[in-house]
Amino acid sequence: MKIFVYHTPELTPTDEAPECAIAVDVLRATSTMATVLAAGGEAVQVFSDLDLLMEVSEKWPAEKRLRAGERGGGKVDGFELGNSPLDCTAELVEGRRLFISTTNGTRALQRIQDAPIVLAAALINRASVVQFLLEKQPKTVWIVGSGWEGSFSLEDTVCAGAIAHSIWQQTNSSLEELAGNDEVASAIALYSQWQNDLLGLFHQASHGKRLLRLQCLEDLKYCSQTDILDVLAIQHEPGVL
Ligand code: 3SL
Repeated sequence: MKIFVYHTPELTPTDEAPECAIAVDVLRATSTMATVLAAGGEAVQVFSDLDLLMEVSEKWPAEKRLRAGERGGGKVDGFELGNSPLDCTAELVEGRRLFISTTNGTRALQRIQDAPIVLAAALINRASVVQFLLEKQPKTVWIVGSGWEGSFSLEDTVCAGAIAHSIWQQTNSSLEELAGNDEVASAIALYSQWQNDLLGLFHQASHGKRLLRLQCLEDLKYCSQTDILDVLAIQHEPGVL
């Protein structure tokens, strides 16, 4: 298995595709998606366009759907939910499809949606993603951070490092064998440095600071936990996990 880390969707090559592509938006889209699926949500359907989300979800039975819209960290008017994983209780989401559009995370998923295997990963479901990769053994894996509007984000890169680090530890491969690009070693180094204080790292991150200004400390705490959900967020059809 060769792992490639890309800090943003824009940095992924346009002329090649991996066997498995993984979108990461720890704060907070992929954490929310994993939470919804773990809580019994029927599926998660992602959109970059809010109007299209409305149009498609209108055709779904009202009692079987939930609409989540986030822009700039806040909830979009007219949507039931923003993008807080803490709102996604089993009581609310069980048996319902989440139609979701967020600033960066859904865009990252759409960028990779044509790969044969597409996953959404966060720290909270890292172990499930690693277990899947170890069993499936895809030849090439891209881990794609969502970043923030085209820029690097610490929280997505540390999650990429957490995944790569775990695979590296659980296989006999050398880092040279495993790493497809230099970003892999740097993501592992970031994770190794901060693995015991991921919440502390989030406080250094620009999007972490943005969410703290929006009074989302509890979200940061929740998203900074590792391996707490046994759930694989895997794409079943383009845009649907
Ligand atoms: O950018 C995104 O996709 C969101 O996850 C951002 S936020 O955490 O909901 O503000």
